[in-house]
Order: sequence, then C-alpha cells, then structure tokens
Amino acid sequence: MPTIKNMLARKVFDSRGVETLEIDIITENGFGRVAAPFGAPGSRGKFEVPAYSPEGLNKSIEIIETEIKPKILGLSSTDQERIDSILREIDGTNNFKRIGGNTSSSISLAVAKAAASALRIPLYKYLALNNNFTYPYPLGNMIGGGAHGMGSAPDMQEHLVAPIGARNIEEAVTANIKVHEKIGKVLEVKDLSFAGGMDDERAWVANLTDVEALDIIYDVCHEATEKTGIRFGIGLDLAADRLWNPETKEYEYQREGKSRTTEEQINFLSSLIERYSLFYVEDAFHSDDYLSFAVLNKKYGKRCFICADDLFASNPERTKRGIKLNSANAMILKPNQVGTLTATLETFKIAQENKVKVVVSHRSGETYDASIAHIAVGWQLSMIKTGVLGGERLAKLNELLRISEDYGMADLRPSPYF
Ligand code: 2PG
Ligand code: MG
Repeated sequence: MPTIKNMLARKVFDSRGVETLEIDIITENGFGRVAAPFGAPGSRGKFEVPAYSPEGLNKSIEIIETEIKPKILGLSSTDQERIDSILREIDGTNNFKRIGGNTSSSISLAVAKAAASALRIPLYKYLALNNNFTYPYPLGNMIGGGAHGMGSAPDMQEHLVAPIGARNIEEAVTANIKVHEKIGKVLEVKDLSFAGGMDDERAWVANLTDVEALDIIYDVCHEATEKTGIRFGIGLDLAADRLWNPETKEYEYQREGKSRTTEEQINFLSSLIERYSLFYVEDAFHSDDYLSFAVLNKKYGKRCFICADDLFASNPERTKRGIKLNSANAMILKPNQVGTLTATLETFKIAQENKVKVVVSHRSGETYDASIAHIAVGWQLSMIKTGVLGGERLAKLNELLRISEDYGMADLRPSPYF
C-alpha cells in the first residue's frame, strides 16, 4: 500500500559541505528519500522561491514536524497533487516564502519516490506522461567561472559541452568524461599557474578569459570528433545577473577587464555563436531583460538553444511571459526553483505546448539524489545539465545508465530532433 506511515526530516550536508534538508517518506511497503540541492549565492535566480524559512533550516524542520507531518501522514503517496497543494496551503504565501522551496520540493519528490517504490516501478515510469521514454543528452560543465569560480577565473559561469552526435547514453557520458580529461591536460600546458583546480560542479577553473576557455574547448572537441567520430556542441551559461551592474547598466567582465552595454553584449554573443558554432547559450542577459533574450532568440533561435534559467526560474507565470515575448526557445527546469513536482510539471507542460525545449538541471550544491535523471527520461526532455565528474554529478549520469538497463533502448534521438 502506498499510504504514508511516517516522515522524517533531518539535516545532512551537500557537496559543498553546506547543511541541507533530507526527507524520508515511509509508506507501508515503500520508501522515498531526497536531500535538496542548493544554488550558489550570486548564482541562484532572484525569481526562485527561497530555499528555507526566513529563520533558517531549523525552523523549516520545526514546521515539518509540527505542521506538515500531521497533515501528510495517512495520505496516499500516489496523491501527488493533493500533497503538493497541502504544502502550498501550509506555506500560505503562494511562493514558499514561509516554509521554503527546498522544504517543499524535497518532500514533494520524496513522496513521488515513495509512491514509485510502493508500486514497485522505477521513478521514471511512475512519472511518465505516456508510454514513450527518451534519454537526454548530457550537457557537461567543462570550464567554470563567474559565481562558481574562485580567483582569476573566466567571467562566464559555465563553458559547456554536449556530445550531440553520440549514439547512446553510455557513449555520451564517456565522451564528456574524455573531453573533460583532455581539457585538464591542455590547461596544464597552457596555464602555468594551473594546479588542477575545479569548481563546485567539478568544472576546471583556470586563469583564462571566456574566449580563451572557448578556444581550448573548441580544439579539444574538434580533436575528439576526429578520433571518435562523435560530434560535440559547445555551450555557455553566462548567469548574466552576476555580470550585470544595474547602476552603470553594463555587463562587467572583470577577468577580461571590459564592460559591455546591452547592445555590445548582444554583439559579443553573436560573434561567439558564429565563431564557435555555439549550440546553447543560457542566461545571456540579466533576469529582467526579456527583450534582449528575444533579440538573440530571433537572430539565432533556429540554430542555437537560447535558454532561460534565472529568467524563467521554472516558474509557470514567468515562463508564459517569456513565451509570449519569444524570449527563449529553451529553458532550464529545476524543481527547487518553483517548489513542488506538480508546479515543475505545470511549467514543463507550458514549455512543451509552446515547443520550448526543456533542459533539466542540477544545482551547484548537490546531493546523491538522482530524481532529475528520472524526470528527464519520463518527460522525454532534451538534455540534462550536470557536471561531468564528482559523485553527486555522476549520481545522475549513472542513474541514466541504470535506467537504460531497465528500459533498454539506450539510443539517443537523432540530434536534429532536439
Ligand atoms: C545554473 C546553476 C547550475 P546554481 O546557474 O544553471 O549550474 O547554478 O545552482 O549555482 O544556481
Ligand atoms: Mg544557469
């Protein structure tokens, strides 16, 4: 039976060593456990729901014990929508300002995991919207910077690679690992101060400008294609909120020693898209600037994912607004940006109906939890953004390999599709 018998909330540590919330949902014959991930200060979107109660994680745990647990025990774990709406009611603020989005999303996902476990089916099948499943291309973070980097790192937060010519998920994961390894070797030669440093997402951090980072990635991918025949796409997450100075109204590239007006930012990105045949550009502008996103989308939307992360914040209303303005042809989905599985699904459906491609994503502070791998397969998402290395990143990629053992047919869809 999927009836919820018990619920436990505890503090554990995430990959950065920061305290996070872990939830256990125990049903008569099922179990679901989720520990929440967390975005970096300076990278978390300003339109995301807050992570915990304004009084902190301890207060969130107190609310779980005294208010949430009594209302959830005895309900069926398969009643996802009801449980998610109870969480919203208890919160009472409509955007999880009182209980926190990490509180609600970890409960919400643990409930789904417990339901799948009680029904004796894998989570991706439990989440399925129909009988079709596909595997996402892994979008791997190769060179880090911005809020994720330390010292003299590139200004943009993530320099990404996806093996868009890989035939199956195993080949794709392996290809990204090899590219990551090779980039490390090149950095050792090119940057004498490089000592093997990596950021929170296990992307390399080196004393480079963004253009230098892209040059290295471009050459390594080119060489890897010659060797393996696998085609790679190169991408960026600028996390541009951090570059934007609202006072001067310019994007400040400190490492490069240059500031760019919005128009210059559009031109700069256009030149990078052309020069490196970028297939993916995330958060190219600050998260109030729907219109500049739309300019770039109009110009390059046919050949490049113009992706909204902090701009849409996985939020249904912000996503609708962005779609109306044609700001993006792709978006990032992170359950803890919006607070529940039901709300995440609502946002996904809005994107899907409007042909906006969806990329499910990790956070920079991560845990072992691999729910996003199941969401990617069950909802047939285009890509999964994770780091390439690190137990907490590989937890998601390895889960895709396990899913392929269960479902079989590990082939990736032909790349023109996504
Ligand atoms: C992002 C994420 C994940 P953070 O901006 O896309 O890479 O970063 O979790 O720090 O917000
Ligand atoms: Mg981002």
